[in-house]
Amino acid sequence: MHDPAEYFLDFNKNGMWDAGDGTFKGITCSGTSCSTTTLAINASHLIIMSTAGANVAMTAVGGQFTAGNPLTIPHSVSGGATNSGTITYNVRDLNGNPMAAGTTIAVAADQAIGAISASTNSWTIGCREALGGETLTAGFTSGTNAGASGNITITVTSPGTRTVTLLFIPVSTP
Ligand SMILES: [Ca+2]
Repeated sequence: MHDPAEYFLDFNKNGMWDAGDGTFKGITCSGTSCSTTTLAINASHLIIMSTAGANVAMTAVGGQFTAGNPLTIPHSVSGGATNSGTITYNVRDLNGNPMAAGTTIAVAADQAIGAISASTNSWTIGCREALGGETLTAGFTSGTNAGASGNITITVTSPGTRTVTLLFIPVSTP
């Protein structure tokens, strides 16, 4: 199909668009109803050249976290209350595109303040094309130390150059 004014590749240089002839063309042709003469074809394809460095930003907190710098969350009580919250964060490349497929994300908490739940502490980015990168959520349970302070650390590692981008989120557990 060809729309008027649409760009076309005039591979046979006759100055016009030609409809296909319905015959298979390719080097695997072995019959008489096809041709081993190759034919120029093209297709549109999106290629994202992601940067190795990342933009990592916390976008929301939930559960028993109180927003601020540091974030605060009550410490847990052994044999009593277990306090937990969530951190939502976004990872994108330096141009707002997805990070390359295979980029790994690790989320860890300093032992003094608590722990990141095992099901949310690592992630590998798959093949993506949407602008704005990837938004993920990590679960945190506070430790039993009253008045502890430390960081939740998000580590983003690119798959090619192994470039590491870190985000430190200060947390205190009054
Ligand atoms: Ca032509």
